[in-house]
Amino acid sequence: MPAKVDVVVVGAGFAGLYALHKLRSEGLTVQVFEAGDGVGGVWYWNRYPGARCDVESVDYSYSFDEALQQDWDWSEKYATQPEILRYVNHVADRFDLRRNIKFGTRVTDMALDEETLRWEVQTESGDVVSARFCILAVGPLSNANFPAIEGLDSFDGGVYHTAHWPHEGVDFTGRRVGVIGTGSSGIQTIPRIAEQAAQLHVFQRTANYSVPAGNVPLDDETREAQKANYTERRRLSMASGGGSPHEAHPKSALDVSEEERRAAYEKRWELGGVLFSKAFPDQLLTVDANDTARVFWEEKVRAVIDDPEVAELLVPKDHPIGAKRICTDDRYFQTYNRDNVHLVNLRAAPIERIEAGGVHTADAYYEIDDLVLATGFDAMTGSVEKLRIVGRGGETLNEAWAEGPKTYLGLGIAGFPNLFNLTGPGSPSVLANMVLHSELHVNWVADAIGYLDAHGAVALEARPEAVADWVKECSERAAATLMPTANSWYLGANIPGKPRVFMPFVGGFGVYGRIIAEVAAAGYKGFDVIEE
Ligand code: NA7
Repeated sequence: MPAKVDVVVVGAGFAGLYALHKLRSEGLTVQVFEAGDGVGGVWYWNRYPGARCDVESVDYSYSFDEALQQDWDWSEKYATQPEILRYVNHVADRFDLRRNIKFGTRVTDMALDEETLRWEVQTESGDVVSARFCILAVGPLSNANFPAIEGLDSFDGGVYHTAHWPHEGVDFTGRRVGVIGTGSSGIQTIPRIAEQAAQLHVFQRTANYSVPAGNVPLDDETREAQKANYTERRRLSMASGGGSPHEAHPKSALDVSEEERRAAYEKRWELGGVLFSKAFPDQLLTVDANDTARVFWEEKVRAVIDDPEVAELLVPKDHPIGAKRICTDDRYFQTYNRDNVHLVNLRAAPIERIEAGGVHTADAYYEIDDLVLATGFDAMTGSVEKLRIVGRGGETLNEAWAEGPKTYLGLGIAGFPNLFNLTGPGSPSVLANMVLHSELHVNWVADAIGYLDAHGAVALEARPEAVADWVKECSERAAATLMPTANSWYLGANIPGKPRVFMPFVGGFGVYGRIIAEVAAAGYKGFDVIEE
């Protein structure tokens, strides 16, 4: 490995792989470090049964290469984790990416040399590399959250976090399984585990909204039509709110007749997927508009659950529909009609401790052979915070972000020149299609590097006042929606002690793309362009 490169990239998921490809194509030397033993990031680790993307395959795939786009055939509307991993591996091979990736290697330290403005990057394996630019492509959902439950370590059976699933799979046949967590991962895996396990106890603290994914196999005709229309599809996606070619109903949910509203929700329900939360443009702006979606949802869901008492527990009461990312499922609520599936309401009786053979709640003991932790992530900032990143004046990034992440456009951080954080706080991030978002960010960074080189400059650094303005704008935009009213991981609410700050930019993917393009066109307004 070279001791000196132009760019170090941390992470070989969708963002890191494209960063490598793009920057290498521009003639830069690039070294990628990846903690896993293969490419794929979140799709490398999250191998639990039922894992699938909730963005359509045709959209959740790279757009940068027309031949790739035309050659690859997705088999289903929503791809499974194994299919996405095959795709990412295909991309790595097709563009000969592996030769610049060091796998099984975790970056620990990044330190700025204030004289040269170069970064010294160190890994757990003892590598030391000097880089002019550092790109953090560590992913917003990559630091798994292990719950601090007393006695978890003393549990005798298997303990499987959905985000660290054994590569060889797990056979639950004949086992008494407990699943803790009913977020997106829990909701995807519970129906699959229920099909195998002898008994399944689902330990639910907070109920979640989920809509049927509406997954279908893709036939040749559909694929051909999609591919023929790819250019337009991508154009619409780049201008859209969330990075897929979706358009909401043109009117407010409250400005249409009951029949028209119902028909619009019915149509979205039949199409399936997360876009149910965007049927009307104001669904996440006012409680009244949101209630129309919520009532429709409740009616649909209660109708498929046999036991009204169970249904009551499965209907969320604490947040507007869509203020947490709507989950998508394949017969999740129907799973509770099975004789071998039991819902445990932790709101009534919380988990007190785990013992070798099971789980104690405040009012019962459940004998369990295997535990599945579908307990989510320290999202958005968790994986960045694991790195010791030292910028100007010896300040660490964790110190700079002690009150919550502070960025300019999500990309730049004051005091940390030439360090770019991809698809993290201050950008649309998890609210958008992460593949196109990664491309947008990487292209912006590549252009910025090209600009510096063309102007004989060495570094780009966000100005503190630009950061302050952007943080304020992000927070005001969020406050104008219902999004911060839910105790979501968007706000860090799932991690005890984490500052309560709404982290993603809610203004829309297309709007954001225009803003960062305008900043670049204006000579990187808000950044200091530092000359030698
Ligand atoms: P989430 O959405 O954060 O869900 C985690 C779940 O785990 C949620 O139901 C939590 O309940 C539950 N949880 C966490 N800690 C505990 C403890 N200590 N006791 C009981 N229950 C607990 O993570 P996911 O992996 O499902 O999804 C994350 C994103 O990945 C998803 O939005 C997609 O975009 C992909 P709580 O709500 O905190 O009461």
